[in-house]
Amino acid sequence: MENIVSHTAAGHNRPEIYRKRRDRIRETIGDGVILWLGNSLQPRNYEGNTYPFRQNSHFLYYTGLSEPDLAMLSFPDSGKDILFAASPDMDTVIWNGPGRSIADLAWDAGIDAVEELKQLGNHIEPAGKQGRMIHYLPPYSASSMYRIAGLLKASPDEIKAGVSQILMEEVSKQRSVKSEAEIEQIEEALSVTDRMHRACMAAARPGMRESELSGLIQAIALSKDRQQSYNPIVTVRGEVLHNNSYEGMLQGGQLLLNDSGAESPMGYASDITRTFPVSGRFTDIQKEIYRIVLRVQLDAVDLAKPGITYRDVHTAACRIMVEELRTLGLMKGDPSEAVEAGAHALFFPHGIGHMMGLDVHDMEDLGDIVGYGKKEPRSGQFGLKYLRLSRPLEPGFVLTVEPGIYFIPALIERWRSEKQHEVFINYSRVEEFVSFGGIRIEDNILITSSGSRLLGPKIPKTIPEVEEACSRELRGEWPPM
Ligand SMILES: [Mn+2]
Repeated sequence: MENIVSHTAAGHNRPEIYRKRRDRIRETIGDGVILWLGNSLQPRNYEGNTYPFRQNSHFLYYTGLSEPDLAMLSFPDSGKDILFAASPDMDTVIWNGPGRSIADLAWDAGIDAVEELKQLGNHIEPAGKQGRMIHYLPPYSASSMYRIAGLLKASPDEIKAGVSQILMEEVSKQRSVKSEAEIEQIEEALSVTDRMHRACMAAARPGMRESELSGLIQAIALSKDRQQSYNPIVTVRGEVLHNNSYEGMLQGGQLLLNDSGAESPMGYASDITRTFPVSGRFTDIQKEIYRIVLRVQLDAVDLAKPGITYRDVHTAACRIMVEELRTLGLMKGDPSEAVEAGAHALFFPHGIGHMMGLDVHDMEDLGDIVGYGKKEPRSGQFGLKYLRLSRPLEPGFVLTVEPGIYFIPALIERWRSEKQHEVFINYSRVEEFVSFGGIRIEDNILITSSGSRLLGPKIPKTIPEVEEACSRELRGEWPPM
Protein backbone atom coordinates (compact mmCIF):
# COMPACT_ATOMS: atom_id res chain seq x y z
CA MET A 1 0.00 0.00 0.00
CA GLU A 2 1.35 3.40 -0.92
CA ASN A 3 1.57 6.20 1.60
CA ILE A 4 -0.92 9.00 1.40
CA VAL A 5 0.61 11.91 -0.44
CA SER A 6 -0.55 15.42 0.05
CA HIS A 7 -0.05 17.67 -2.95
CA THR A 8 0.49 20.53 -0.50
CA ALA A 9 3.32 18.77 1.32
CA ALA A 10 5.87 19.53 -1.43
CA GLY A 11 5.72 15.92 -2.54
CA HIS A 12 8.43 14.85 -0.11
CA ASN A 13 7.81 11.10 -0.51
CA ARG A 14 6.90 11.12 -4.17
CA PRO A 15 10.18 9.68 -5.53
CA GLU A 16 9.66 6.55 -3.43
CA ILE A 17 6.14 5.98 -4.78
CA TYR A 18 7.26 6.10 -8.42
CA ARG A 19 10.35 3.99 -7.74
CA LYS A 20 8.18 1.28 -6.19
CA ARG A 21 5.72 1.35 -9.08
CA ARG A 22 8.59 0.89 -11.54
CA ASP A 23 10.17 -1.85 -9.39
CA ARG A 24 6.94 -3.78 -9.62
CA ILE A 25 6.49 -3.49 -13.37
CA ARG A 26 10.18 -4.32 -14.00
CA GLU A 27 9.90 -7.43 -11.83
CA THR A 28 6.74 -8.66 -13.58
CA ILE A 29 8.15 -8.06 -17.08
CA GLY A 30 11.41 -9.81 -16.18
CA ASP A 31 13.60 -9.16 -19.21
CA GLY A 32 14.07 -6.98 -22.28
CA VAL A 33 13.84 -3.20 -22.14
CA ILE A 34 10.72 -1.11 -21.47
CA LEU A 35 10.37 2.05 -23.52
CA TRP A 36 8.11 4.71 -21.97
CA LEU A 37 7.33 7.75 -24.11
CA GLY A 38 5.96 10.93 -22.62
CA ASN A 39 3.68 13.07 -24.78
CA SER A 40 4.70 16.03 -26.91
CA LEU A 41 2.87 19.31 -27.35
CA GLN A 42 0.23 18.98 -30.07
CA PRO A 43 -0.24 21.73 -32.66
CA ARG A 44 -3.64 23.41 -32.80
CA ASN A 45 -3.43 25.25 -36.12
CA TYR A 46 0.33 25.57 -36.63
CA GLU A 47 3.32 24.11 -34.82
CA GLY A 48 3.97 27.01 -32.47
CA ASN A 49 0.34 27.33 -31.33
CA THR A 50 -0.43 24.27 -29.27
CA TYR A 51 -3.24 22.67 -27.25
CA PRO A 52 -2.81 22.73 -23.47
CA PHE A 53 -0.34 19.96 -22.63
CA ARG A 54 -1.50 16.69 -21.10
CA GLN A 55 1.07 14.06 -20.17
CA ASN A 56 0.69 10.43 -21.22
CA SER A 57 -1.07 8.79 -18.26
CA HIS A 58 1.24 5.76 -18.12
CA PHE A 59 4.26 8.07 -18.05
CA LEU A 60 2.55 10.10 -15.33
CA TYR A 61 1.83 6.94 -13.32
CA TYR A 62 5.42 5.69 -13.38
CA THR A 63 7.24 9.06 -13.05
CA GLY A 64 4.83 11.76 -11.85
CA LEU A 65 6.49 14.08 -14.38
CA SER A 66 4.13 16.31 -16.34
CA GLU A 67 6.62 18.05 -18.69
CA PRO A 68 6.47 17.45 -22.45
CA ASP A 69 9.09 15.60 -24.52
CA LEU A 70 10.38 13.13 -21.92
CA ALA A 71 11.19 9.45 -22.31
CA MET A 72 12.36 6.69 -20.00
CA LEU A 73 13.96 3.29 -20.43
CA SER A 74 13.46 0.65 -17.73
CA PHE A 75 15.83 -2.32 -17.56
CA PRO A 76 14.22 -5.29 -15.78
CA ASP A 77 17.49 -7.28 -15.48
CA SER A 78 19.51 -4.53 -13.79
CA GLY A 79 16.60 -2.86 -11.98
CA LYS A 80 17.57 0.51 -13.44
CA ASP A 81 15.76 3.33 -15.20
CA ILE A 82 17.14 6.14 -17.34
CA LEU A 83 15.26 9.41 -17.82
CA PHE A 84 15.72 11.19 -21.15
CA ALA A 85 15.09 14.92 -21.56
CA ALA A 86 16.34 17.72 -23.78
CA SER A 87 18.48 20.46 -22.22
CA PRO A 88 16.89 23.77 -23.20
CA ASP A 89 18.79 25.90 -25.71
CA MET A 90 18.95 29.68 -25.33
CA ASP A 91 15.93 30.24 -27.62
CA THR A 92 13.81 27.93 -25.47
CA VAL A 93 14.98 29.67 -22.30
CA ILE A 94 14.09 33.07 -23.79
CA TRP A 95 10.64 32.09 -25.04
CA ASN A 96 9.52 29.46 -22.54
CA GLY A 97 11.75 30.02 -19.51
CA PRO A 98 14.47 27.76 -18.14
CA GLY A 99 12.10 25.04 -16.88
CA ARG A 100 13.26 22.45 -14.40
CA SER A 101 16.67 20.82 -14.87
CA ILE A 102 16.87 17.19 -15.97
CA ALA A 103 18.51 16.39 -12.64
CA ASP A 104 15.57 17.90 -10.73
CA LEU A 105 13.06 15.98 -12.82
CA ALA A 106 14.95 12.73 -12.22
CA TRP A 107 15.15 13.45 -8.49
CA ASP A 108 11.38 14.01 -8.24
CA ALA A 109 10.72 10.73 -10.04
CA GLY A 110 13.30 8.79 -8.02
CA ILE A 111 15.36 8.01 -11.14
CA ASP A 112 19.14 7.70 -10.72
CA ALA A 113 20.35 8.10 -14.32
CA VAL A 114 19.68 10.88 -16.83
CA GLU A 115 20.63 11.34 -20.47
CA GLU A 116 20.02 13.82 -23.27
CA LEU A 117 16.88 12.96 -25.22
CA LYS A 118 18.89 12.66 -28.45
CA GLN A 119 20.79 9.73 -26.88
CA LEU A 120 17.61 7.61 -26.59
CA GLY A 121 18.13 5.86 -29.93
CA ASN A 122 21.74 5.00 -28.98
CA HIS A 123 20.44 2.98 -26.01
CA ILE A 124 17.69 1.23 -27.96
CA GLU A 125 19.83 0.15 -30.92
CA PRO A 126 22.29 -2.10 -29.01
CA ALA A 127 19.40 -3.69 -27.10
CA GLY A 128 17.75 -4.53 -30.40
CA LYS A 129 20.99 -5.93 -31.81
CA GLN A 130 21.39 -8.15 -28.74
CA GLY A 131 17.96 -9.55 -29.56
CA ARG A 132 16.40 -8.11 -26.42
CA MET A 133 12.67 -7.49 -26.55
CA ILE A 134 11.74 -3.80 -26.60
CA HIS A 135 8.45 -3.54 -24.69
CA TYR A 136 6.19 -0.58 -25.46
CA LEU A 137 2.51 0.29 -25.17
CA PRO A 138 0.33 1.09 -28.21
CA PRO A 139 0.83 4.73 -29.22
CA TYR A 140 -2.51 6.57 -29.47
CA SER A 141 -1.24 9.74 -31.14
CA ALA A 142 0.32 10.10 -34.57
CA SER A 143 3.30 11.95 -33.06
CA SER A 144 4.09 9.09 -30.63
CA MET A 145 3.67 6.55 -33.41
CA TYR A 146 6.11 8.57 -35.54
CA ARG A 147 8.65 8.74 -32.69
CA ILE A 148 8.51 5.02 -31.91
CA ALA A 149 8.66 4.12 -35.61
CA GLY A 150 11.78 6.28 -35.91
CA LEU A 151 13.42 4.82 -32.81
CA LEU A 152 12.76 1.19 -33.78
CA LYS A 153 13.26 1.81 -37.51
CA ALA A 154 9.95 0.15 -38.32
CA SER A 155 6.76 1.08 -40.18
CA PRO A 156 3.60 2.13 -38.30
CA ASP A 157 2.01 -1.24 -39.18
CA GLU A 158 5.03 -3.07 -37.73
CA ILE A 159 4.89 -0.88 -34.62
CA LYS A 160 1.18 -1.72 -34.17
CA ALA A 161 1.87 -5.42 -34.55
CA GLY A 162 4.82 -5.29 -32.15
CA VAL A 163 3.18 -3.79 -29.04
CA SER A 164 4.00 -5.71 -25.88
CA GLN A 165 1.02 -7.78 -24.80
CA ILE A 166 2.58 -8.64 -21.45
CA LEU A 167 3.37 -4.99 -20.72
CA MET A 168 -0.22 -4.01 -21.56
CA GLU A 169 -1.56 -6.73 -19.25
CA GLU A 170 0.75 -5.94 -16.34
CA VAL A 171 0.27 -2.17 -16.57
CA SER A 172 -3.49 -2.71 -16.68
CA LYS A 173 -3.34 -4.98 -13.61
CA GLN A 174 -1.20 -2.50 -11.68
CA ARG A 175 -3.10 0.66 -12.57
CA SER A 176 -6.54 -0.93 -12.06
CA VAL A 177 -6.07 -1.17 -8.29
CA LYS A 178 -5.86 2.32 -6.84
CA SER A 179 -3.74 3.18 -3.81
CA GLU A 180 -4.83 5.49 -1.00
CA ALA A 181 -2.73 8.25 -2.55
CA GLU A 182 -4.64 7.90 -5.81
CA ILE A 183 -8.05 7.82 -4.08
CA GLU A 184 -7.08 11.01 -2.28
CA GLN A 185 -6.36 12.65 -5.64
CA ILE A 186 -9.69 11.54 -7.13
CA GLU A 187 -11.58 12.85 -4.10
CA GLU A 188 -9.67 16.11 -4.36
CA ALA A 189 -10.77 16.42 -8.00
CA LEU A 190 -14.35 15.65 -6.93
CA SER A 191 -14.31 18.52 -4.42
CA VAL A 192 -13.86 20.92 -7.36
CA THR A 193 -16.38 19.01 -9.46
CA ASP A 194 -18.93 19.32 -6.63
CA ARG A 195 -18.63 23.12 -6.87
CA MET A 196 -18.93 23.01 -10.66
CA HIS A 197 -22.20 21.09 -10.46
CA ARG A 198 -23.72 23.15 -7.63
CA ALA A 199 -22.83 26.39 -9.43
CA CYS A 200 -24.38 25.13 -12.65
CA MET A 201 -27.65 24.25 -10.87
CA ALA A 202 -27.75 27.63 -9.12
CA ALA A 203 -26.92 29.67 -12.22
CA ALA A 204 -29.15 28.01 -14.83
CA ARG A 205 -32.31 29.85 -15.82
CA PRO A 206 -34.46 30.25 -18.95
CA GLY A 207 -32.91 32.51 -21.58
CA MET A 208 -29.29 31.54 -20.86
CA ARG A 209 -27.06 29.85 -23.37
CA GLU A 210 -25.43 26.48 -22.70
CA SER A 211 -22.07 28.16 -23.33
CA GLU A 212 -22.58 30.46 -20.31
CA LEU A 213 -22.93 27.43 -18.03
CA SER A 214 -20.09 25.59 -19.73
CA GLY A 215 -17.94 28.70 -19.25
CA LEU A 216 -18.96 29.00 -15.61
CA ILE A 217 -18.04 25.44 -14.66
CA GLN A 218 -14.74 25.57 -16.53
CA ALA A 219 -13.88 28.89 -14.88
CA ILE A 220 -14.29 27.25 -11.46
CA ALA A 221 -11.76 24.58 -12.41
CA LEU A 222 -9.43 26.97 -14.26
CA SER A 223 -9.29 29.38 -11.34
CA LYS A 224 -7.80 26.47 -9.36
CA ASP A 225 -5.39 25.78 -12.26
CA ARG A 226 -7.25 22.60 -13.19
CA GLN A 227 -8.10 21.17 -16.55
CA GLN A 228 -11.30 19.24 -17.25
CA SER A 229 -10.94 15.45 -17.35
CA TYR A 230 -12.78 15.55 -20.71
CA ASN A 231 -14.81 18.04 -22.73
CA PRO A 232 -17.79 18.89 -20.53
CA ILE A 233 -21.25 18.01 -21.79
CA VAL A 234 -23.60 20.86 -20.82
CA THR A 235 -26.78 20.62 -22.81
CA VAL A 236 -30.55 20.74 -22.91
CA ARG A 237 -30.29 17.97 -25.54
CA GLY A 238 -29.35 15.30 -23.01
CA GLU A 239 -30.38 12.55 -25.43
CA VAL A 240 -27.29 13.36 -27.54
CA LEU A 241 -24.93 11.24 -25.46
CA HIS A 242 -21.70 13.14 -26.05
CA ASN A 243 -23.10 16.48 -27.13
CA ASN A 244 -20.09 18.81 -27.44
CA SER A 245 -21.81 21.93 -28.74
CA TYR A 246 -22.88 24.71 -26.38
CA GLU A 247 -25.07 26.76 -28.71
CA GLY A 248 -28.45 25.75 -27.27
CA MET A 249 -30.67 28.23 -25.45
CA LEU A 250 -32.21 27.19 -22.12
CA GLN A 251 -36.00 27.24 -21.98
CA GLY A 252 -38.37 26.77 -19.06
CA GLY A 253 -39.64 23.19 -18.89
CA GLN A 254 -36.40 21.73 -20.27
CA LEU A 255 -33.86 19.61 -18.44
CA LEU A 256 -30.16 20.47 -18.42
CA LEU A 257 -27.66 17.62 -18.44
CA ASN A 258 -24.23 18.45 -17.02
CA ASP A 259 -21.60 15.72 -17.44
CA SER A 260 -18.30 17.23 -16.33
CA GLY A 261 -15.40 16.73 -13.95
CA ALA A 262 -12.17 18.48 -12.98
CA GLU A 263 -8.74 16.84 -12.92
CA SER A 264 -6.75 16.63 -9.68
CA PRO A 265 -3.36 18.36 -9.34
CA MET A 266 -1.64 15.11 -10.31
CA GLY A 267 -3.91 14.45 -13.28
CA TYR A 268 -6.57 12.13 -11.80
CA ALA A 269 -10.05 12.29 -13.33
CA SER A 270 -13.50 12.82 -11.91
CA ASP A 271 -16.64 12.16 -13.94
CA ILE A 272 -20.01 13.30 -12.63
CA THR A 273 -23.37 13.73 -14.34
CA ARG A 274 -26.39 15.54 -12.96
CA THR A 275 -29.60 16.42 -14.76
CA PHE A 276 -31.81 19.20 -13.42
CA PRO A 277 -34.76 21.37 -14.50
CA VAL A 278 -33.87 24.70 -16.12
CA SER A 279 -36.71 26.39 -14.25
CA GLY A 280 -35.70 24.82 -10.93
CA ARG A 281 -38.75 22.55 -10.58
CA PHE A 282 -39.24 19.14 -12.21
CA THR A 283 -42.53 18.54 -14.00
CA ASP A 284 -44.49 15.45 -12.94
CA ILE A 285 -43.41 13.41 -15.93
CA GLN A 286 -39.77 14.51 -15.52
CA LYS A 287 -40.01 13.37 -11.90
CA GLU A 288 -41.25 9.95 -13.06
CA ILE A 289 -38.31 9.37 -15.41
CA TYR A 290 -35.82 10.91 -12.96
CA ARG A 291 -37.03 8.65 -10.17
CA ILE A 292 -36.41 5.58 -12.37
CA VAL A 293 -32.87 6.63 -13.34
CA LEU A 294 -32.11 7.40 -9.69
CA ARG A 295 -33.44 4.06 -8.50
CA VAL A 296 -31.39 2.20 -11.10
CA GLN A 297 -28.30 4.21 -10.16
CA LEU A 298 -28.68 3.56 -6.41
CA ASP A 299 -29.43 -0.14 -6.95
CA ALA A 300 -26.36 -0.51 -9.21
CA VAL A 301 -24.18 1.15 -6.56
CA ASP A 302 -25.59 -1.28 -3.97
CA LEU A 303 -24.82 -4.27 -6.19
CA ALA A 304 -21.20 -3.29 -6.86
CA LYS A 305 -18.87 -5.32 -4.65
CA PRO A 306 -15.84 -7.60 -5.04
CA GLY A 307 -16.55 -10.75 -7.05
CA ILE A 308 -19.61 -9.63 -9.00
CA THR A 309 -18.94 -8.89 -12.67
CA TYR A 310 -19.76 -5.41 -13.86
CA ARG A 311 -21.61 -7.07 -16.70
CA ASP A 312 -23.99 -8.62 -14.12
CA VAL A 313 -24.43 -5.21 -12.47
CA HIS A 314 -25.21 -3.77 -15.92
CA THR A 315 -27.73 -6.52 -16.70
CA ALA A 316 -29.44 -6.20 -13.32
CA ALA A 317 -29.65 -2.43 -13.79
CA CYS A 318 -31.22 -2.88 -17.24
CA ARG A 319 -33.78 -5.31 -15.81
CA ILE A 320 -34.82 -2.89 -13.05
CA MET A 321 -35.12 -0.16 -15.67
CA VAL A 322 -37.39 -2.32 -17.84
CA GLU A 323 -39.61 -3.18 -14.85
CA GLU A 324 -40.02 0.53 -14.15
CA LEU A 325 -40.58 1.44 -17.81
CA ARG A 326 -43.32 -1.19 -17.89
CA THR A 327 -45.21 0.56 -15.10
CA LEU A 328 -45.07 3.74 -17.21
CA GLY A 329 -46.44 1.82 -20.19
CA LEU A 330 -43.32 2.38 -22.30
CA MET A 331 -42.25 -1.27 -22.29
CA LYS A 332 -44.07 -4.59 -21.96
CA GLY A 333 -43.32 -8.30 -21.68
CA ASP A 334 -40.84 -10.17 -19.51
CA PRO A 335 -38.02 -7.86 -18.28
CA SER A 336 -35.31 -10.55 -18.43
CA GLU A 337 -36.27 -11.50 -21.98
CA ALA A 338 -36.43 -7.84 -23.00
CA VAL A 339 -32.91 -7.22 -21.66
CA GLU A 340 -31.61 -10.42 -23.25
CA ALA A 341 -32.99 -9.26 -26.60
CA GLY A 342 -31.52 -5.77 -26.12
CA ALA A 343 -34.90 -3.97 -26.31
CA HIS A 344 -34.09 -1.67 -23.34
CA ALA A 345 -31.25 -0.16 -25.40
CA LEU A 346 -33.81 2.04 -27.15
CA PHE A 347 -33.81 4.05 -23.90
CA PHE A 348 -30.38 3.11 -22.48
CA PRO A 349 -27.95 2.54 -25.38
CA HIS A 350 -24.71 2.54 -23.34
CA GLY A 351 -23.01 0.70 -20.49
CA ILE A 352 -23.57 1.18 -16.76
CA GLY A 353 -20.05 2.56 -16.30
CA HIS A 354 -16.30 2.30 -16.74
CA MET A 355 -12.99 2.29 -14.85
CA MET A 356 -11.66 5.71 -13.88
CA GLY A 357 -8.22 6.87 -12.77
CA LEU A 358 -5.60 8.97 -14.52
CA ASP A 359 -7.88 8.68 -17.56
CA VAL A 360 -11.60 9.26 -17.41
CA HIS A 361 -12.05 5.96 -19.27
CA ASP A 362 -9.08 4.49 -17.50
CA MET A 363 -6.47 2.98 -19.84
CA GLU A 364 -8.86 2.85 -22.79
CA ASP A 365 -5.72 3.20 -24.94
CA LEU A 366 -4.92 -0.41 -23.96
CA GLY A 367 -8.24 -1.67 -25.32
CA ASP A 368 -10.43 -4.40 -23.81
CA ILE A 369 -7.56 -5.87 -21.73
CA VAL A 370 -8.69 -3.45 -19.02
CA GLY A 371 -12.42 -4.12 -18.95
CA TYR A 372 -12.78 -7.68 -20.25
CA GLY A 373 -11.33 -11.07 -19.33
CA LYS A 374 -9.25 -12.95 -21.90
CA LYS A 375 -12.01 -15.40 -22.75
CA GLU A 376 -14.75 -12.83 -22.89
CA PRO A 377 -15.06 -10.91 -26.14
CA ARG A 378 -17.10 -7.73 -26.14
CA SER A 379 -20.70 -8.19 -27.25
CA GLY A 380 -21.72 -6.88 -30.66
CA GLN A 381 -25.30 -6.23 -29.49
CA PHE A 382 -26.53 -2.65 -29.81
CA GLY A 383 -26.13 -1.00 -26.40
CA LEU A 384 -24.15 -3.80 -24.76
CA LYS A 385 -21.26 -3.18 -27.16
CA TYR A 386 -20.68 0.11 -25.31
CA LEU A 387 -20.19 -1.63 -21.96
CA ARG A 388 -16.56 -0.69 -21.28
CA LEU A 389 -16.14 -2.72 -18.11
CA SER A 390 -17.41 -6.28 -17.80
CA ARG A 391 -14.93 -8.19 -15.63
CA PRO A 392 -15.32 -9.20 -11.95
CA LEU A 393 -14.83 -6.25 -9.61
CA GLU A 394 -11.89 -6.14 -7.20
CA PRO A 395 -11.13 -4.02 -4.13
CA GLY A 396 -9.34 -0.85 -5.23
CA PHE A 397 -11.17 -0.47 -8.55
CA VAL A 398 -12.65 2.99 -9.13
CA LEU A 399 -15.72 3.00 -11.35
CA THR A 400 -18.42 5.24 -12.63
CA VAL A 401 -22.06 4.25 -12.19
CA GLU A 402 -24.06 6.11 -14.81
CA PRO A 403 -27.42 4.84 -16.01
CA GLY A 404 -29.53 7.08 -18.20
CA ILE A 405 -32.87 7.15 -19.96
CA TYR A 406 -32.96 8.93 -23.29
CA PHE A 407 -35.58 9.55 -25.94
CA ILE A 408 -33.57 9.76 -29.17
CA PRO A 409 -36.02 10.81 -31.93
CA ALA A 410 -33.99 9.36 -34.83
CA LEU A 411 -33.53 6.00 -33.07
CA ILE A 412 -37.21 5.77 -32.06
CA GLU A 413 -38.22 6.54 -35.64
CA ARG A 414 -35.81 3.93 -37.05
CA TRP A 415 -36.83 1.15 -34.64
CA ARG A 416 -40.49 1.87 -35.03
CA SER A 417 -40.33 1.76 -38.83
CA GLU A 418 -38.34 -1.47 -38.67
CA LYS A 419 -40.78 -2.91 -36.10
CA GLN A 420 -37.86 -3.73 -33.81
CA HIS A 421 -38.70 -5.42 -30.48
CA GLU A 422 -42.41 -4.77 -30.88
CA VAL A 423 -43.16 -7.40 -28.22
CA PHE A 424 -41.28 -5.33 -25.65
CA ILE A 425 -41.79 -1.72 -26.74
CA ASN A 426 -45.04 0.19 -26.73
CA TYR A 427 -44.27 2.62 -29.58
CA SER A 428 -47.47 4.64 -29.38
CA ARG A 429 -46.66 5.46 -25.74
CA VAL A 430 -43.00 6.19 -26.61
CA GLU A 431 -44.17 8.77 -29.19
CA GLU A 432 -45.58 10.88 -26.34
CA PHE A 433 -42.02 11.25 -24.98
CA VAL A 434 -40.26 11.98 -28.25
CA SER A 435 -39.22 15.52 -27.26
CA PHE A 436 -38.45 14.63 -23.63
CA GLY A 437 -34.63 14.71 -23.98
CA GLY A 438 -32.50 12.62 -21.67
CA ILE A 439 -31.56 12.05 -18.02
CA ARG A 440 -28.29 10.59 -16.75
CA ILE A 441 -27.05 10.38 -13.18
CA GLU A 442 -23.40 9.48 -12.62
CA ASP A 443 -21.22 9.04 -9.55
CA ASN A 444 -17.74 7.66 -8.93
CA ILE A 445 -17.28 4.76 -6.51
CA LEU A 446 -14.42 2.79 -4.97
CA ILE A 447 -14.77 -0.98 -4.62
CA THR A 448 -13.88 -1.83 -1.00
CA SER A 449 -13.23 -5.22 0.64
CA SER A 450 -16.95 -5.71 1.31
CA GLY A 451 -18.87 -3.39 -1.01
CA SER A 452 -18.34 0.08 -2.37
CA ARG A 453 -17.85 3.63 -1.18
CA LEU A 454 -19.13 6.75 -2.92
CA LEU A 455 -16.15 9.02 -3.63
CA GLY A 456 -16.05 12.76 -3.01
CA PRO A 457 -18.62 15.07 -1.44
CA LYS A 458 -22.34 14.37 -1.76
CA ILE A 459 -23.45 16.26 -4.85
CA PRO A 460 -27.21 17.05 -4.92
CA LYS A 461 -28.94 14.00 -6.40
CA THR A 462 -32.40 13.31 -4.99
CA ILE A 463 -35.29 15.37 -6.39
CA PRO A 464 -35.56 17.59 -3.25
CA GLU A 465 -31.76 18.04 -3.13
CA VAL A 466 -31.58 19.03 -6.79
CA GLU A 467 -34.53 21.45 -6.54
CA GLU A 468 -32.98 23.00 -3.43
CA ALA A 469 -29.62 23.45 -5.21
CA CYS A 470 -31.41 25.01 -8.21
CA SER A 471 -33.17 27.51 -5.94
CA ARG A 472 -29.90 28.92 -4.58
CA GLU A 473 -28.33 32.16 -5.72
CA LEU A 474 -24.73 32.28 -6.90
CA ARG A 475 -22.73 34.11 -4.28
CA GLY A 476 -20.93 37.31 -5.24
CA GLU A 477 -17.36 36.14 -4.64
CA TRP A 478 -15.09 34.69 -7.33
CA PRO A 479 -15.02 31.86 -8.07
CA PRO A 480 -18.70 31.29 -7.34
CA MET A 481 -19.91 28.73 -4.80
MN1 LIG B 1 -18.58 8.48 -17.41
